[in-house]
Amino acid sequence: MKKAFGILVALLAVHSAIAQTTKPVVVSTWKFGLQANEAAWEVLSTGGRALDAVETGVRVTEADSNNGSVGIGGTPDEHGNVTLDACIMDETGDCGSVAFLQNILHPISVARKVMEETRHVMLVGKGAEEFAYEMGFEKIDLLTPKAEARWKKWRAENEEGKKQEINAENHDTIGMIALDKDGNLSGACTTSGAGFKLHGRVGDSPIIGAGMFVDNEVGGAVATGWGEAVIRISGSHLVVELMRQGHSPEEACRLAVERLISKNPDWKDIQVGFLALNKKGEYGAYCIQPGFQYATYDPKNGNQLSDGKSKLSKKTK
Ligand code: SD4
Repeated sequence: MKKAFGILVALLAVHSAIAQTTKPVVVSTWKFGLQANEAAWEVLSTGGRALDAVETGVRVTEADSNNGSVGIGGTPDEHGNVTLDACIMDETGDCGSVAFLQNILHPISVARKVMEETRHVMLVGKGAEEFAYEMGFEKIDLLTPKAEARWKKWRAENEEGKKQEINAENHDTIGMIALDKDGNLSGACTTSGAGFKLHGRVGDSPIIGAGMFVDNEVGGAVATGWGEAVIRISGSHLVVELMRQGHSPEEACRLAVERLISKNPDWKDIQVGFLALNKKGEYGAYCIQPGFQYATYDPKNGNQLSDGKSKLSKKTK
């Protein structure tokens, strides 16, 4: 009798855990995440895999030449080259990444090819570009006239090599995490990186654990903002580990921002935001400066934009 009661309690606990899970869900950074979410939702709502959803979603942003921080039209480096960083991770912990990649429209899809077609996780620079051509990707010019004009203006006003700061105009990486109908999580992150960076600079976005991380038992997280500060604390991995300890997604993001602040004396001069989604379909975000927005799509609320809570109440940059 006692045993039967125990089994009943266990079954009820499992049932309520399943009932509490919201699926599918997709979350992504910044306002343009709304469009990316729409594309991801088409995959998720028809029973597709989270991995396909995140790749499909961020490709929308990569192809948008009006977006000055991702893919074509991205802000170039100090020499006028558009160099791209991206990474992707699936529910098994498999992952792929490209960094300092030029002339390719969809770095996220090259990152997926690295994951699926090679024994490696990360390819950079010329090697990554040659690999992309071998995989059938086309060579294109990523520098749009608008981005070139921005670079010429910057060059006229600044010395090359000057430290670039991530400010309100310079921080629009797309990071996306999705939970599919089977309860599996995947993530993607893609960017042209910090505007007017040193040639060869790689940020946090293609670094698994810094710009993005997924653990299918717990949740996933992405980062946006000044990548150097994110790398120093392995930001996205830290957010996931904090969720593993029982923190809500928003609280995990807040604690990661606090850690980052403790390691970066210049924290008031930079923006960094984290966005997280857990296994139950709950999400949250936190950032240093106000102004970080994120887009979420779930069955109950549809596609919506929210303001991330911030450490500072007024922008200092
Ligand atoms: C980087 N984290 O290259 C990227 C830039 C970014 O939103 O997130 N912009 O440092």
